[in-house]
Amino acid sequence: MIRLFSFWRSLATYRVRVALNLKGLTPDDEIEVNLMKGAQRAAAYRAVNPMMALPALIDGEAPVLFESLAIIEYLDETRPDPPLLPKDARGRARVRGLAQIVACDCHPLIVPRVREYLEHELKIDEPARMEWCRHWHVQALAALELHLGSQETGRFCHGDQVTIADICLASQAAGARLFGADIAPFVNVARIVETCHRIDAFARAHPLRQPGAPAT
Ligand SMILES: N[C@@H](CCC(=O)N[C@@H](CS)C(=O)NCC(=O)O)C(=O)O
Repeated sequence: MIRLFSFWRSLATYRVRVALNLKGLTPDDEIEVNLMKGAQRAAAYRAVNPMMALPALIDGEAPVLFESLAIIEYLDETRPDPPLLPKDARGRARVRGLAQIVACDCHPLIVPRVREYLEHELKIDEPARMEWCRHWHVQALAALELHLGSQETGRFCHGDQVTIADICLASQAAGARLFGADIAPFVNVARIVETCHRIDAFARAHPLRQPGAPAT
């Protein structure tokens, strides 16, 4: 029994949804936590994930799993086929590094709690908040683009197999779209994202394909 706490717009949940799809797993239960209504801060969800952030996942009787990269690596260790990390240590370090540019260096700067702090505490208006989010996306995209120019890159971020780096890259692209950052100038990024979008496991997991998402 897999229970996923999720919301259509959550980029971190998108990452976990792709991993679940790639592993052929479907959550038995998806519990919506509406980030636009602040439901992540309700006591009931805080008891699930004290960080008050999505996603969280329960796999059978195990304790609640939290943090998208930790969840994805857990899924990869418990369901090794298909593998989402390379076999060699250097390859794994590169893939984790690329993934962390997205999940640790960029994404935390644009999440609701940060945008709400900018709005309510620092009184920063909507256009400036959007520019903040766009700026951090572009910074990360520029770094990723340089990395992806290396010869270790293949059809995907690392060789020709999907890895955690591709999952994170796809979430970076979805975030860029939400915050008006154009990925087209980043040609390696754009090519790999396009390749990922053609894979059903990615396409089905996309935020804009989830219940509650606006029709675009
Ligand atoms: N580092 C965490 C990020 C979790 C996170 O911040 N998730 C966002 C949605 S993508 C969230 O729930 N934010 C709630 C908030 O900021 O109030 C992960 O990768 O799982």
